[in-house]
Amino acid sequence: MENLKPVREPEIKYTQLFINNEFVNSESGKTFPTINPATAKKICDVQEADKADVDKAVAAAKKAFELGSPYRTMNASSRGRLLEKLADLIERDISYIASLETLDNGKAFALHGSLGDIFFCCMVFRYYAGWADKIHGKTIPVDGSYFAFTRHEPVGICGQIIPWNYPLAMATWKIAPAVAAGNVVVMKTAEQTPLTALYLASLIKEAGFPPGVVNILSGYGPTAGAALSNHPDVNKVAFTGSTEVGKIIMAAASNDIKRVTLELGGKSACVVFDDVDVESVVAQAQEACMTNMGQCCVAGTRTFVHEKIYDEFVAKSRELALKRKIGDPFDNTTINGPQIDEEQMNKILDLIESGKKEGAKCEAGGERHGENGYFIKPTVFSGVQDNMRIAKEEIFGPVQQIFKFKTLDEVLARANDSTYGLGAAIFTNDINKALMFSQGVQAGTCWVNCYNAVTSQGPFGGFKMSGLGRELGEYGLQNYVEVKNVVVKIPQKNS
Ligand code: TXE
Repeated sequence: MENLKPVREPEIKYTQLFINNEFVNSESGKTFPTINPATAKKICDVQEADKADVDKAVAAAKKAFELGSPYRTMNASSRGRLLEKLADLIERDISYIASLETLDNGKAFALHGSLGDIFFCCMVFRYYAGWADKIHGKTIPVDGSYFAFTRHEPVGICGQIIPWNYPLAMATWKIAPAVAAGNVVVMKTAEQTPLTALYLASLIKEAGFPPGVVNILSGYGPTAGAALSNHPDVNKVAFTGSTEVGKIIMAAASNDIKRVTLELGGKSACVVFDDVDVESVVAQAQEACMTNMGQCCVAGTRTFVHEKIYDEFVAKSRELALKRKIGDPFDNTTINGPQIDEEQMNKILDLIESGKKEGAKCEAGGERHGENGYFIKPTVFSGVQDNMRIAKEEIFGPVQQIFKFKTLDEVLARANDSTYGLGAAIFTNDINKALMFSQGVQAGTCWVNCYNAVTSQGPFGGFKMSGLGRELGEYGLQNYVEVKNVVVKIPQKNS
């Protein structure tokens, strides 16, 4: 993997909408530009989907899902093999795909960036490939003269709306379980990062998926996204993005009781006790916060450090942030690339200013890096108080807040004092503290002595306003099946 080389100017092969296994222009003929965030220059124009294209894609998906269709009658194991084949094709083209991701998103090409993401996509497709013929119901000893069994059936047409921070990985987390369970998909990618999902579309066709099973649309949220989440034929919406839009999606779904899963924002706590190897935990805590330039829903942005090691921890965090290499994402030594766009960069700079104004101490960074592209210097705040904006709001940038605490009870209460509940972590060698914390913390994932250990097998999702439902693992399949209870009258029980 380390030997894989980036393609600096990857050829842009697909810019059209992918409907019914064909690349087509939008009905309106409209296009929109996608921008390289490292240079702020246009990469290319892509076709822009709106309601008419959503209707077309949903109709294609509906046809693919008809009773008796090639897809509905396909052996479940064959569906699994399609997913496996897709993983093989992604792996075949990994350098190209990772380069395209770096170009469109700005994340580093190296293993901690695009390459790692795309490799993870292969793992997730393979994981769910294995599930395809293992999703089944039960026979149930019901009262009376009946024979009863359950079928775990696909929900149907799944509208999937994804963000820009992990473009291909988000597409994978949603397509893989949906197809494993026999659903059909209409996906809208984020307007900032349409390119890798379109290439994935070409591989979906090459792998031999029947037409209409997966459809991929580039377009904006209030137009294409809203049309998809309001479409009466869509049975389920899976969304990853802001809590604000999550609420809109949930409200739209209530009109016809669509199934909804939401993976939203976070303000995760990373708690560090005084019995750890400070050097190593400083690095892990900073990575927890700044990985992917902080554009990670589960980023550990609230670093709570025990008072006994606070000053040493802050000094080392400062040193580390100043050393974090920022720049050209195609350079193998780069750690931090640019933020995704000007809007996000300005949002982050505004929050940084609020932190300074509200009295937190800016130890490192705190400003834009250079004038080309949307880079922000890795930023560390110490002396952060719980009521400051930087302590409460999701920043989605490379900005670490370091808080001081004394006791487990206190830090647990402060960690839970958030409207969000996505991730949490505790670093300690005291098993009792670790278990007490993991029991009490309100978060969908609690890491102990590690961070960001996200795997294809384990569930991922949020408590409270961080979301609804889980993705990945066996739990991730639950959102893609309907349980049908079949009850058969029998003359009489004889056993
Ligand atoms: O998100 P949006 P944005 C958070 C993060 C970030 C903030 C805003 O704090 O700073 O959200 O980012 C589509 N109907 N996260 O503006 O708007 C949109 O086109 C249907 C956390 O990029 O939520 C895109 O495909 N869809 C997050 C997707 O929603 C709509 C990742 C996400 O965009 C829509 C990204 C509408 N009305 C941002 N409006 C995470 N959980 O990882 C927009 N969209």
